[in-house]
Amino acid sequence: MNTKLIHEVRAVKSKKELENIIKAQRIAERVLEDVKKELHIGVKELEIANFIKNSFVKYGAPILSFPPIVAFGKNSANIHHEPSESKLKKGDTVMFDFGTTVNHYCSDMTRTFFFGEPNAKQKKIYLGVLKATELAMAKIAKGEKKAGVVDSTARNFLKKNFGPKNFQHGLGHGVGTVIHEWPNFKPKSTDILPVGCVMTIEPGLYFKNFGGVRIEDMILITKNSYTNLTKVPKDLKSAILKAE
Ligand SMILES: [Mn+2]
Repeated sequence: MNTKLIHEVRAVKSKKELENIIKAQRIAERVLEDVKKELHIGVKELEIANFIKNSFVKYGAPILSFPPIVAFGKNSANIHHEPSESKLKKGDTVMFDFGTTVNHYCSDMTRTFFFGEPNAKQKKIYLGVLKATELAMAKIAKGEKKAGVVDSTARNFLKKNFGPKNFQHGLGHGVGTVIHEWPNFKPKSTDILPVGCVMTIEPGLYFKNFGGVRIEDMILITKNSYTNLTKVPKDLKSAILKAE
């Protein structure tokens, strides 16, 4: 008898469930557009985090997937940074990780920006993380369903080019009524991605006392490939904001 465990059943999203996730993501994308305009020299992470929360209320989706992460400068090296009194400076990395819920279904997105022209190291890190995203997605586009293989595709690239210690979390996770659900992209994961599950792809690189970059999209796993549910550009040019 082939019995499915509850987490396996829950991972596969119905049309209605998927619609809720996509709606939540579209609202988060509006908030991201708005919050970029709020960045100015001297603004505090906490002020920006409050702006994000208020924007979700304004757009009718007040129940967030998790408390928003807003990290400026070297704070972006901390994977779970809590918004603080830190003030934005020219040249800072700016990391946002947030999402909201629609009818209990979560969205999740991370974007990293540079407030003014990034230096060579910031650029190199950004392009490395972007490449890791592309490699993982290309693997899935070839029909790969083994979560561990997808994780190592991105992880091996980052290890080889940036050292073994700078990417210390899973490549991604399932998303549904809870923000982290089965299956998981992790180095030793034996999970097989079911068609119809929603996953994040979120490689990152973190350098203590310098800063980090994480880029996170949500994708729908399809029979032979995937559909990207995140409609925000992530090329380097889009990541560079005017600092004023
Ligand atoms: Mn995530």
